[in-house]
Amino acid sequence: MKKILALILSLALALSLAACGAGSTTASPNAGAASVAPSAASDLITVGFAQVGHESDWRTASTKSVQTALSKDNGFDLQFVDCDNDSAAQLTAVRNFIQQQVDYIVIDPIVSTGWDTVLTEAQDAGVPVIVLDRTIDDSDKYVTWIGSEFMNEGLASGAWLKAYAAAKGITELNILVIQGTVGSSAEIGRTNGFKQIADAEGWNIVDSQDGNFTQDGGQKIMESYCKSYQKFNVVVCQNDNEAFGAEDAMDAAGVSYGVGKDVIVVSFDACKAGLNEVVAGKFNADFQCNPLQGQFLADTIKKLVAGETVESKTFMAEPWYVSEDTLKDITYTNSINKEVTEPLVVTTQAIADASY
Ligand code: GYE
Repeated sequence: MKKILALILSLALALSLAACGAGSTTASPNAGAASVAPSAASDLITVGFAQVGHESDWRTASTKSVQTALSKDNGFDLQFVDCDNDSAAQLTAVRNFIQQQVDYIVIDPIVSTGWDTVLTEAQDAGVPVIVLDRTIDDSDKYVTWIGSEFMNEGLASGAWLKAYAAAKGITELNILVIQGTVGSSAEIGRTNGFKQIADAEGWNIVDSQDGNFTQDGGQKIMESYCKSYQKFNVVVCQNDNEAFGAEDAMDAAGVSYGVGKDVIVVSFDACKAGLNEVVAGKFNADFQCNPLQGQFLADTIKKLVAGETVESKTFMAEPWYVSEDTLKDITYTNSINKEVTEPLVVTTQAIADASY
C-alpha cells in the first residue's frame, strides 16, 4: 500500500484524536467481524508485529490470534518477529520495520518504558504504530492501544481474596507473590492493584519476586520460597504458567494447596490448562486476561486504512473465574475510581474446554 496514504491517515487520526480526547471502548471477545478481501496482491496491507516472545500459553494464543486475523486472505502481509523477551531485540525489530517502510507497526512492548526515541523515529518516517496488549508508558507517539486493564485484574484479585478470606474465617494472610516480567505493564498493573488492597487490609506480603511469566521461573521461585518460608497461606502467581511451576515446587516440598488445603492459589490469564486447575480445585481463582485480540487489531487497521477514526484505547472484556460457589460477586473501586460489582464465574469443565 502506498506509504503516503498511511501518512495522511495517521495525521488525520492524530488530529481527530486530539479533537475528541481519549476515547475508549470495551471489546467483546466474541465479536468477530468479516473482513474485506483485497482486490490484488499489491493491495495487501503490510504490518510488522514485534511480539514479546513465546513465554506462556497466553502468548501462544496471542500470536495465533494475530496471525489468523492478519492473514493474506484477510488482506494483510504480516511480518512476525518473536523478540524472545529481549527488549534490545524488540527495538531492533521495530527499527527494521521502519526501514522497510511497512504500512503499520504493531508492538507488544516487553517493558513499558524506553520507547520515545524509536517511536519518534517511526513518526518521522511516517509509519503509524499500534500498541497491542502491554502498554507503553513513556511516549504517546502511537495511534491506538488494544489490551487489558491490568490494574483492574490486580484489584479484582485483591477484592476476591478479601471476600474469600472473610467467608472462610481466615483472619491472617501471609502472601507470597510470583511476579510476571518486572517492568512490563502486565506485571506493574497486577502488582499495584493487588498491593493496594493488601496495604489497605494490612496483609503481610512475605516476598515478591520475578518469575518472568514462565513455568520454569515460577517453579524456581516457589522452590526457594518453600525453603525460605514456613508460614504462608496464599501464593499469587501473575500468570498460569508460573502457577503450574509453583504447583510442581509445592508438590515436591509437600505443601498442600487449593480448595480446603493450606495454601490459597491465585492466578491470572485463565488459559485452558489454568482453568482445568480451577475445575480440579487446585487454583482457587483465576483472573482472565484475554489474548484473542487479533480480530480487533485487524478491524482497527482496516478502519485506519479507510480513513475512519478509531478509539484511542480498546479494553478486552474479561471474566473472573473461581473454583467454589462461595461468593457470587466482588465489589471494588476500579482503576478509574468507580465502584463496580462484578460476577464470579464458578468454573465448569465446559468453560475450561472453551478457553484459549
Ligand atoms: O498475562 C502472560 C504473558 O502481556 C498480558 O504476558 C500479557 C502477559 C500474560 O506472558 O502470560
